[in-house]
Amino acid sequence: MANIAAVIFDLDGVIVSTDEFHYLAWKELADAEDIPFDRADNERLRGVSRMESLDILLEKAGKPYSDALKLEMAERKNAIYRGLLERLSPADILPGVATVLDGLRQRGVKIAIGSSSKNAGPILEAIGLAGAFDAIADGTHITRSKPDPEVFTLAAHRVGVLPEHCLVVEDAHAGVEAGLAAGMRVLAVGSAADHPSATLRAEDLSAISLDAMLGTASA
Ligand code: B16
Ligand code: MG
Repeated sequence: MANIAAVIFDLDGVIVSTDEFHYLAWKELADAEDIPFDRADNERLRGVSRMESLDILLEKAGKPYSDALKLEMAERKNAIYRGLLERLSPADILPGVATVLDGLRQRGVKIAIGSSSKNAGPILEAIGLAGAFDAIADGTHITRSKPDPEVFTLAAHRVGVLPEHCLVVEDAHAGVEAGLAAGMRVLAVGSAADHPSATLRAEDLSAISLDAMLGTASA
């Protein structure tokens, strides 16, 4: 198998625990609109763009919503979410992330972000990792959300590494599918660790060795 020369990290739920803030913001919106929404529903929103997430949430609404109202609701959710992000600090970086990033840098492996979020810039600033990556591809750079491979293809292009030499790290089923569709290997963590097609699986980044990630572990 080809060596891994770049690792592309999803952001929400892989680098930082903002996935919980997304849930709390959607829940507040759903409660205000009297739409049933729980943590199981929220799992379907992982890795999915803001407007597509709203469409999923509205599947349980008892009435139709106009495009104008949907835009207003998406903005309302984002305002709640941005308010929650004000509490974000480096303490919200998930287990194992700092060690893995250091180890990859030491081995000369490129590191990139591949996120559906349009808030990736401010999030990376808040957790002190704004300058930590060789490239960033996020929701402001793409037109098609995961499971489309666009965000990972763009990240690989930006670090100048072919897809077959890239490993994607993802916590969303949609993200695992996006990475595989891009022709990359995928390490599924957290909520995606049960994905049957992932190349590798781990509870989080503290639970896997660099050698296992890079395919350099001896058999
Ligand atoms: P925003 P990721 C995704 O980020 C989240 O998993 C998903 O829940 C969210 O709807 C999406 O970003 C868009 O986020 O509203 O901030 O643009 O996991 O791909 O880093
Ligand atoms: Mg994610």
